[in-house]
Formats: sequence, C-alpha cells, structure tokens
Amino acid sequence: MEKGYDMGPVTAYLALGANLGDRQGQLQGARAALAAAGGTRVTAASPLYETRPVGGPPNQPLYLNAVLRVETTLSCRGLLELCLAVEARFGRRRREPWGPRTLDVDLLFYGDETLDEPGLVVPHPRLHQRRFVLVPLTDLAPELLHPVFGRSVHQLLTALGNGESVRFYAREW
Ligand code: GSY
Repeated sequence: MEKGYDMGPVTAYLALGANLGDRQGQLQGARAALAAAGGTRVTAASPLYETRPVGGPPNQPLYLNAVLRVETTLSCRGLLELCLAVEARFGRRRREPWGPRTLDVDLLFYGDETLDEPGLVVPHPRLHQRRFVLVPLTDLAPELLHPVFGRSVHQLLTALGNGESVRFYAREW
C-alpha cells in the first residue's frame, strides 16, 4: 500500500533509561503513562537491565534500561512528542547532552520507517552501537529487521560483541 493511506496501527519500539532518583519507579511511571496515552498501547516490555553508563562524565551511577513494544495510531512525530512529554513529566533535566538523567525515552523504530528530519531520526541513529538497547530489544524482537542495515536486531547484537556491561536486573516490573 502507498504511504499516506491509513494503514492501521504501527508497531514501534521505545528505549527507556534512568540513572538518577528512583530509577525503577521512573521507568514504571513512564510505562504507565505511555499505556494510558491516547492512540498508543504497550504490548510488551523487556526485562530490566542494570547497565554501565556509555559516554558522559566519569563516575556516573549505573543505569536501569528496558525496551517497550507499542502499537500506535500516532504519527512518528506524534509518538516522538509523546516520548518527550513523558520524559518531561518524570522530571528530566537536560543539563548535559550525555549527563546523568532521571528518565530518557528514545524512539528506536517506527514500523520500518526511515526518517531524517530536524529532531527526528528513525531508526535511532546509535541503536546498533548500544548493548544497553540491543540486549532488551533482542529479548522482544530478535528477528526484527533494521531497515537501513538490512540485519536483524540479533545479528546487530552479535556483531557488537562483548562491550559495556549489561546485567539482568528484574523480569517483572
Ligand atoms: O541514551 C540514553 C541515555 N544514556 C544511557 C543509557 O540509557 N544507558 C547507558 N548504559 N548509558 C547511557 N548513556 C546515555 S547518554
């Protein structure tokens, strides 16, 4: 079907991360806020992982990270705006680009859409370099194909090899 026609809900994947405050509480709050938002259903959640910070200042606290699958009737831009609103609600302070944070909600995939617009790049441009994203994403969708690289999420994780530590933290949250 041609783009622009109503094609029903789109499956998208979101990455959640927090390394300040009540990390698990903030991720749970974000998940609940996304589930309650109009036009979006949360259909799966990965386990939580405790992960070593990538980038930013030294001696930051460890992150908790997870990935959610959502079904959405929002546009890609609309879903991005929802992610930003949820971040703002849980008190994110954008002090330093790679600094510690109370909540980060990143749009990873929006169907097999590829977009490069101001403030909106999909698939997320660094997801293939991040074990803290690829490990939980592989739990949910190992065969999901990256539309730019033509490789599955599981293949991307294997290609990355052992990097920064990503440790299982909790299955249910
Ligand atoms: O890009 C998300 C924020 N972030 C993270 C993160 O969520 N987890 C880990 N382990 N390192 C990170 N560095 C940044 S910035």
